Amino acid sequence: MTSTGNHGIPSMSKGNLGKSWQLRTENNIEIVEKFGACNCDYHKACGNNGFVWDEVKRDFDWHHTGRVNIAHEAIDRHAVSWRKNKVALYWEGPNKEHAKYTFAEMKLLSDKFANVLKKTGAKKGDRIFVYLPRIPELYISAMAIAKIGAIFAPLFGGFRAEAVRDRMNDCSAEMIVTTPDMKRLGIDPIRHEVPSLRTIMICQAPEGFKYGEGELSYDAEMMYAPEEHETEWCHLEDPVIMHYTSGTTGKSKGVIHVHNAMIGHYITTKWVQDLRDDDVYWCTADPGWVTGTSYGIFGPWLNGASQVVYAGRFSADSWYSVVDKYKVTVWYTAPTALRMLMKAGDDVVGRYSLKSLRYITSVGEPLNPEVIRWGMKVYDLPIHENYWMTETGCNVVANFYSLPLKVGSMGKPFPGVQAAVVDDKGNILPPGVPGNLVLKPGWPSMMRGIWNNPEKYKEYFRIPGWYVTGDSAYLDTDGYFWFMGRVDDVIKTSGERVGPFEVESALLEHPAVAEAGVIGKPDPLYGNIIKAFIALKPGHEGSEELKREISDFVKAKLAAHAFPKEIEFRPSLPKTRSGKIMRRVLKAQELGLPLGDLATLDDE
Ligand code: 6R9
Repeated sequence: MTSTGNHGIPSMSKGNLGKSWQLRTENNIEIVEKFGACNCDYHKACGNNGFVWDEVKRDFDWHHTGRVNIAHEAIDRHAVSWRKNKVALYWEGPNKEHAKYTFAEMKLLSDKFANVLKKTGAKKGDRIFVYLPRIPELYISAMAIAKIGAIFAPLFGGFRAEAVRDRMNDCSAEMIVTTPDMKRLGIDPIRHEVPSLRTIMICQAPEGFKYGEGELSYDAEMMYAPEEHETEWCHLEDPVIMHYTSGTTGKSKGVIHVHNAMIGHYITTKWVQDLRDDDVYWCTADPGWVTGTSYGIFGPWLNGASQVVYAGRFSADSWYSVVDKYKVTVWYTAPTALRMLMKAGDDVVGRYSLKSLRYITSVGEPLNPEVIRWGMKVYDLPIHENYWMTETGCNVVANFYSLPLKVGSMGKPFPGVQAAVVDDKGNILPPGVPGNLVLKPGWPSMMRGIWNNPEKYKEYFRIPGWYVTGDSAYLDTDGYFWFMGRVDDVIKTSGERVGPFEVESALLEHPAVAEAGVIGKPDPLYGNIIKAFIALKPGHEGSEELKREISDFVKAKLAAHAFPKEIEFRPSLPKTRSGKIMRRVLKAQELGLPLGDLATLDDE
């Protein structure tokens, strides 16, 4: 759908905000000093100086009506306000196709799709997977699923059949929304292995497409769907979003978020992204990852902001042209993307105006100081890094617009979030001493559980009184947090979280593989790449061809993004006496680091 019309939005201006920064150096730390107004009460609120979460609740309709639903707050309330003709979504496809949707149109379409979902028998509490590229139907589905009180489970389009099967079976999902291509690659091979799957909703199917049993056409259903829909009113603690994410052991786990998370989504987007009503906001993350959901769907719309979704491939030219075409003002992206832009060079920057940009933020992995300095040179803006994770639901530590930015630091805790660095027993460590980065439970968008796995949930609270992030960090004397690394084996590659166990399990299914150990190997562009160490079964010879074959095998089974880029064959792998492969030893050997305590190492 393409819509036009007056959005009623005041004109955009950078005002006195451009160039309102300067770089100084103190004890080898570069600090970007910021001047000028911002949209954040951090000055008032920092140090918990009067900030209470309860005050944020006043900004929602449910605070006055008692009727709760995150989709109502994100879309419907704007659709009956002055924002009704404001653009909610500017969509640009891979071939420069484009469309825009106002809040009123998003309400209408998600109401209709909510009726379609109900017609199939979907109901409150159902787990509905959305396995789509970044097409408008993804965003309409998210809202419609929330509107019927069901659980929106986004699945990254790069996943393939076994990853899809394991995630759906873990929570006995009833339904999946997809496209013909993705169905063929990710669902058809395992359909018979997911007994709970009742309905496959197929978007953008070509004419003549043959629908199998339980398969429905999104377009055909939408054509006749009633326009009126009564939102299912929920409790603040009812689940509404589930992200499958990877840990260090076992398969991917379902992180449960509830409607109450909207409080965190809303206020962190407003203060960390410094969002205002005249902004055009672009979060480059895919909703298959938490950033693309909390900050690429819910957070901006809870603020009534216009957001851009670009579904095309990455290139410096295509990204910069999106910024110019939509006059993007606030841009939330990631270190790997920024490093790729830096690599693409300064000349390409010169071909675009980029004048609309007033604020850039980054998340997912450490941001190199070099990239920040480069950003100041070519974009005329510093890049503000922030920190959080799937389980926290929203930003918990950030370089706020209003604070002096310490280059290389993750920033300071969000008001109302208590962060600390502690030892394994929970003793708070003094500034400068690295330890476990922990958070005091109680911020509104913290996960409420792991689907079907209370034991896993408990592990996050292994240090009494704290939520344990699994990251190590240190604090400086000004209250800024500095990232050190993961304390477990979780791999961040291109900012995406990959569990080594899942990759190892896929590798073991290859007929030539006897043993597999997977680590993240530091990489200047991708942060880390996935490296697999493999011991072959007798009768198999290691060769370049076999490496390629094994990589392709994992790509086709598990994911197009979580396959080993590097493979090394070894006669055998280091194991504990109980037979567990010691990734820690593989990593130390790879990086030439001390091997540490090898007391449990089996003789090879
Ligand atoms: C939002 C997101 C979480 C893990 C987290 C940490 C790493 C995130 C970071 C960062 C260094 C930052 N991480 N932000 N590391 N500096 N600013 O990324 O969620 O995919 O669950 O990953 O990402 O290791 O624990 P998720």
